[in-house]
Amino acid sequence: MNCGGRLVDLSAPAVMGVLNITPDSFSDGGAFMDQDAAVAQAQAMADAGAAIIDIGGESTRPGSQGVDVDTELARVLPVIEALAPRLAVPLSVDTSKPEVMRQAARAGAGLINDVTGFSGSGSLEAAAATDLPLCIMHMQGTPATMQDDPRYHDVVTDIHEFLAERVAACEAIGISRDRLIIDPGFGFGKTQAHNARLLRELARFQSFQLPILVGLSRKGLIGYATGRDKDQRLAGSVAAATLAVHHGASIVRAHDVAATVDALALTRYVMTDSRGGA
Ligand code: 7PM
Repeated sequence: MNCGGRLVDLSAPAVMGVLNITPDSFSDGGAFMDQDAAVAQAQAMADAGAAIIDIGGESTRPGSQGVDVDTELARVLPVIEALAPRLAVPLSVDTSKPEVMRQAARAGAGLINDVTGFSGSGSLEAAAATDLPLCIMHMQGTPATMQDDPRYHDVVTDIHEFLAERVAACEAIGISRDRLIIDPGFGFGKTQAHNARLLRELARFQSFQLPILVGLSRKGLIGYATGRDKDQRLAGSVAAATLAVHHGASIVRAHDVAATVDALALTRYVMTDSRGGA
């Protein structure tokens, strides 16, 4: 997959490392130090084998309100500008805002990851114009209320239908299929039973013949199944990543890159008899 000139090999499972940009990271005063920390964290994830680094400036945490476009730009653009010339791996920008998509692409981002599946006003057009690959994620509702009472007729079928509609919308405005990645959106308007069923039946999304991305790292499903707090979910997250790849995921979004890379190397070898560099 061509991410703005940087190639990502999806013939083997790839890890997308999560770069944390906390809301107060870029408050005045600490801006330069925090930017250095962000660059160091991204470099460490690339060294640990991340194939993509995902940068987000808008919290999509359940219950969170959005941020305005200027705040989001002020958080992500300096980091993209600092990282894009330094890193060999592409940067992904986690955003739903057309202006952030445009400016991030201009600053050197290589992929656009929209948790609303490019369903917002102007986002599909903005994304199309970048020529970058796009990750289409499913979310039910909005982060403010999505976990209040998520309901589906049939969670797998409903999300499959949503993704089919968004893939069709992309193709209708001239985005070629080879730019598209799909993601069922674990934790975004789903109960733990919904999340578990999506993971168990993830292979149904292979019918699109598009790369499948999953984000389960440290999420509620891991906490629910293990009883662990957020900072104790490494083993559960790695197990979830393994299951996701076994059921067809090509890209796993993860905080703990080194552990996830090893787990996916093992998963790949068992599934295919092939190893990295061999
Ligand atoms: C608080 C709670 C902050 C949860 C951030 C999150 C996904 C994503 C996120 C995903 C894609 C997190 C999430 N999750 N993008 N962005 N897929 N494509 O756990 O599952 O990092 S934000």
